[in-house]
Formats: sequence, structure tokens, C-alpha cells
Amino acid sequence: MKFPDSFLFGTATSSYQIEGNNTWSDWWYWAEKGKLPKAGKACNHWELYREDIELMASLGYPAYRFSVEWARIFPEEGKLNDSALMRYQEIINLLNERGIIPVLTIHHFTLPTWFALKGGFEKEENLKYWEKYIEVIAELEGVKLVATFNEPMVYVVSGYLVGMWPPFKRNFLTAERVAANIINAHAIAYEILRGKFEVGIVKNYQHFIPASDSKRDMEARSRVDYLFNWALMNGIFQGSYEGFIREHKVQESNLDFIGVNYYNIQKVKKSWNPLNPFIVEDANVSRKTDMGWSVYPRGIYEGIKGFSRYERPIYITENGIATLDDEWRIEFIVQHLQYIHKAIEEGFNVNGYFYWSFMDNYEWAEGFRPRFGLVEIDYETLERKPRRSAYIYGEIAKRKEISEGLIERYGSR
Ligand code: IFM
Repeated sequence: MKFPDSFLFGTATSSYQIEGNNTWSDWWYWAEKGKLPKAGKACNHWELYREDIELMASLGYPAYRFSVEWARIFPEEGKLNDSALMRYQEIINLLNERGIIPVLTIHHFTLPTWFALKGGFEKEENLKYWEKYIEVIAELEGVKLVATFNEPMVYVVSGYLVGMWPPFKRNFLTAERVAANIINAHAIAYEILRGKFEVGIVKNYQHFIPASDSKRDMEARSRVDYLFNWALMNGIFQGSYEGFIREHKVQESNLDFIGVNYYNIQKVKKSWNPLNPFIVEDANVSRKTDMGWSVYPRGIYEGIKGFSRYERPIYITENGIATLDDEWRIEFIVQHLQYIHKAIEEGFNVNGYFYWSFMDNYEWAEGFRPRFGLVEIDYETLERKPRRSAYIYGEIAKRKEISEGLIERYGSR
């Protein structure tokens, strides 16, 4: 099963999840208050980045998606930390020197605490701070693909609708205002960065099925699918965002590529509670991962089909599994790649695949328990130990091909 020569195989991480000691970030602030697990040194990547890039190169991964931490670059309002910016430039340079294509994400869930305390993306007037940050990002050299936001709807839903993540709010109107401001923030970034980089967004695709074949549940599925998967994307292209309750006028802009993150399948049920009209839960179609998620490889193909409506190059910017059963990880990778291959064969414009994650890391409100990594981290010693899946994925990435033996053993038929 051969992939095109230009297809990018890589791995993904994000700054807060691996760097350690991001003391100026809002997640750190809330962890200190006891509302979140502490990230502490995480994988100590901020100090061990050279070794990590070396390991990545030795495993044969040709691309790497990572994020920069706004709070490191601007630890205080108006105060640029040049040395942090230079460190990110050094990381990009090292990746290029080792033949690894860097893909950069500008916002991956965390904020500088000072910005969060001003109301973050709840307030349109705060976008002036975002603009300053983007002007600094524009100085980076040696990157082609830049994503403005990672999984904006996950950010909105987790932080403003179900209240599990900072700032722990549960309010439909606030949530949709944040989504609208993120669309505006994307537009600001697109305007400043276009031409220099290929500028896209990374959107989580959630595969939803109805909890039953009743009309109520089928309609609920369509509505949730629209609100979660497509409304924000449409907002970017159309200048009008349909929120949970209201329509918002937003700044129309563009995307040079679309990053799609895909993990699992969920079912949607209509509830009788008008304040909480939809029940969304695990679809229960497979053994559960350590995140409590069901695996459904065909969903990645459905996601690609869905996002192809925007007629932009697609990259699978995340796909992965939290498990200690590394054989299952290999099966997961092979089966999802089979469906990506099918999409490419059918003519869909898919250009890359990034496994989440290069190494075990801080999984947000779940702390360090879930293990998504190709590389295991011993959090006591911070030793990196590649799992078997790390080598197998390296072989796939180097050859841009899944061997018959792998398909025979792990593939779906
Ligand atoms: O760890 C996260 C990542 O930060 C965003 N996408 C999903 C991953 C697994 O939950």
C-alpha cells in the first residue's frame, strides 16, 4: 500500500503538553489553584529538545507538528521574551537541519495568564494582543505550514460549554462569542501571515452517529454534527457564524490548508432538557481506549470526505490512541492509514498524516495517565524509550508504504 512521494508522514505534540515549567500559562495558574493536574516538568522538552529531535530523526519521521507557547513569548503584557522566540527558531532550524519538515501551531489551548485574566477570547477588544503575538510569529523563518488554532471547537466546548477546562464556564452565549472571536483572530492572523507561510487551521473532526433511528435522535445528530464540525469552518469562509443560539457577523477570511484531527466515534441522543438539548457519549462500538473512547477507523475517511467540501489541501494533523497495549497502537495506525489511502485513491486531496503523539505527555485534565506516545516517557527519570510502534511507524514513514505483512497482521479487511 503505497502513498504518494509528496505525502508527509510525521508526529505531533504541543508546547504545554511536553515542554514543562510553562509557569506563565493559564493552565499552570489554574493547576496552582488545584483545579487541574499539575504539568510540572512534563517531558522537559524545553531542555531536551535537541535529544528529542535527534531521536525523531533516528526513528525516520520526516515531519513534525508542534506548537509555540504564547505565554513564553509574552510572559507579561507588552513584554516580549526574545530568548523564548529564539529557542523556537532554534528548534525549527534543528528540525530543518535533520531533514524534518516543521509544521507550527500558534494556539494549542493555552493562553498567557495575563491575557486569560483580561477575558481571553471572550472579548473582541483583546484581539489587539493576539495581533501583536502574530506579528512576532511572522518573524520566524524556515516553516511552510502554519496553523492558527488547534481544535477551536474542542477549546470552546471544553472551556465554555461543559466547563471542564479553563476558564470553567458553562454558557452557550459566551461559548459562541469565543468561537466568533476565534474566527476573527484567525482572520487577523491570515492577513498578517499569508504569502510568507501557508496558513491553515487544525479542526477536530468528531464522527457522530444517532443513538437510535428515531427522527429525534437523527435530527439531533445532524445538528450536533453541524455545530461541532462545520459551523466554525463555514464562518471562516462566509463571514457569518451560526452559533448555538445566534448568528454572528465575523470577518471573512481564508485557509491555505485544513488540518484534520480525528480520534473517535460518539453517539448523539436528543434529551428532553431544553437547557441541555443533546446527550453526546461514547458510541460503544469497540473496546475502549484509556481515554474511554471507541475506535472507528472508517471515521477518518468520512472526515476527509466532509472536509473536502472546502476544496483545500487536507492534512491529518492528529490521529492516535491512548493505550498501554502497543500492538493495539500499531493496529490503530495501520487501519487508519488504510482508510486514508482509500481516500487518496478516490482522488481526495490528502497530503500528510501526523501521529499523536511523538511521546507520552500531559493529557490536559487527565494528567499524565493516558499514554498516546510512540515513545514512552519514564516520568521519574525522563528517559525516552521508543515503543515497538515507534519503529514500525518509522518504517512506514521512511518507505511511504505499508507492507503486505503489516496489512496481513494488523489491517482491516
Ligand atoms: O492531547 C490532545 C491534543 O492536545 C489535542 N488533540 C487531542 C489530543 C488527545 O486528546
